[in-house]
Amino acid sequence: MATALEELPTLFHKYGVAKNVLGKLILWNGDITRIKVDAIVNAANSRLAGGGGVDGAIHRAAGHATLQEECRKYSGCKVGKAVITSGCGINHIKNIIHTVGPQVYGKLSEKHRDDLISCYRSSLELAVENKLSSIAFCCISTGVYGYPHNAAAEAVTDFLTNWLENDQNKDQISHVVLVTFMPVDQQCYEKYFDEFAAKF
Ligand code: AR6
Repeated sequence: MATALEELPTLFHKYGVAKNVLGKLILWNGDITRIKVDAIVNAANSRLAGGGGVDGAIHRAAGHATLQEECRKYSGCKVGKAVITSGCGINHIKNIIHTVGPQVYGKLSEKHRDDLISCYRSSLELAVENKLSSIAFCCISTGVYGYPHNAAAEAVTDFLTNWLENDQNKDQISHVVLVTFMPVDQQCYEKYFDEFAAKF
């Protein structure tokens, strides 16, 4: 089975460093289409139409027409929800999970936070339902959707460490990789990983 750790050493060597919290939550900086895990999570739009940023990178790696065809079976996706397609041949991953993050224009609210966490929860639930054990997330909503980097890193690290410790399905997930792309996200996550790592 393709797990994150089988492939990550090579990727660390080529692209950067990683930190590991709880033995399961890994921070990695790089291109999500270059990682070999069971599932990668795309920051999509509600039409599942493809776009820029990580969505564009995933559509390019998958072959836009192929992935579009698979996405057409859903009538879009609501904010905070997630849908699943095949991996479309990307690095032999099994599936792509597409989730839609909140758009933060103006003041950050509790609703934005709830919707962001819902993206991560819905994606993990889909991974469990589909018997996927390793999953890589991009930093959902922190690009064009404008979610503040630091607030996202804090909320997401808090949620994922709690989920991996307490959720009834936690044993089905072997590794969660948080993929940062911009240095600002890497720095924010490193700070919270250091805080959380000190607790375990
Ligand atoms: N690998 C990993 N992360 C990446 C990559 C990559 N190849 N490319 C960008 N990121 P964004 P959003 C990071 O804007 O804010 C699309 O057009 C990026 O640095 O891709 O949720 C969709 O169609 C940032 O941290 O997604 C939607 O319309 C993170 O991915 C809209 O953008 C998310 O940035 C969604 O906006």
